[in-house]
Amino acid sequence: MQETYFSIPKHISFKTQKNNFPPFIMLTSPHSQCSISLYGGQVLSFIPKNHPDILWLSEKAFYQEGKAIRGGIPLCFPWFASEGSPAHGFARIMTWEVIDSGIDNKENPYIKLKLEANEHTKYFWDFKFSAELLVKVSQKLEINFSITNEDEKSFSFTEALHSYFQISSIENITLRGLEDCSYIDSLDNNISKVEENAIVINAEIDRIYQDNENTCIIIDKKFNRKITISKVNSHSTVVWNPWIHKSSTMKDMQKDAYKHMFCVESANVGEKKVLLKSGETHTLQLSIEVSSP
Ligand code: TA6
Repeated sequence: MQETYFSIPKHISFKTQKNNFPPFIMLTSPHSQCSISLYGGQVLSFIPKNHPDILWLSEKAFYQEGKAIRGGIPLCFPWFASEGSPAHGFARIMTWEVIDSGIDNKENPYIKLKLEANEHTKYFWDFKFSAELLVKVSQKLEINFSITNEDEKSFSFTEALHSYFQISSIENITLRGLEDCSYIDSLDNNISKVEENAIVINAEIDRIYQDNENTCIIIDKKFNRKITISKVNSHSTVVWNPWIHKSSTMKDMQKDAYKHMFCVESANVGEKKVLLKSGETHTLQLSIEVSSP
């Protein structure tokens, strides 16, 4: 039983869910709390002391096999968006297993989850792979998403840590870090554009900064905080807010949800796809930290 073997009193516990849905893992550090769904290998919340949750999770999220949980940090693999089917790949709609857990010398917990190729994944993508997710919490949330090619033949994939950030309200925020960077506008015939200024949101936005390794900062005037999103081995950034109309078409988003969420995704998409030879491993690293603006 994973629970008994990987639990650590005061730091790592398992929370059973109704209707036989896979359990959530609860991580507690001296500075923060975090919850992770074994279904999808999905971080659902990250709550530093004295802060509202850094991540947004829909009150109408589905918790059922075959559907993605709306919010937190969905894992998009082995493809991003409609580069394959199902959209954003299968990693976020499969149940992962715990393979390791522990605490560091400052009582900061970590957990490691794994998803391996099986008959179900083979149906969608005929390659042998193993995916590992390492989540560690302290004052910050650190995630390593590793893919290993366990096949004899090479393969390529695209990926994203599709982070939904919780914001006080959409009109209060500014996104810094992408000024003067070129992006593909998914809402305007995938035309390449450049935004000179820091991003403010006053309409639907869906941008793929395909070749971009910059650290991004969400500044929230009302919550009086800035969220710093830094990454390693992620050569693309995706920015998304569905705004009013798009979110009204989504059954798992409540009416005004668009005002309180903003996606800044750490990715490798399009021409930045990752090519792995047999036996090679690629690790995308993400660090999320909150501070005063
Ligand atoms: O965030 C980029 C994006 O591809 C958007 O176009 C939108 O589709 C979003 O992902 C959510 O996708 P999902 O399949 O989770 O509804």
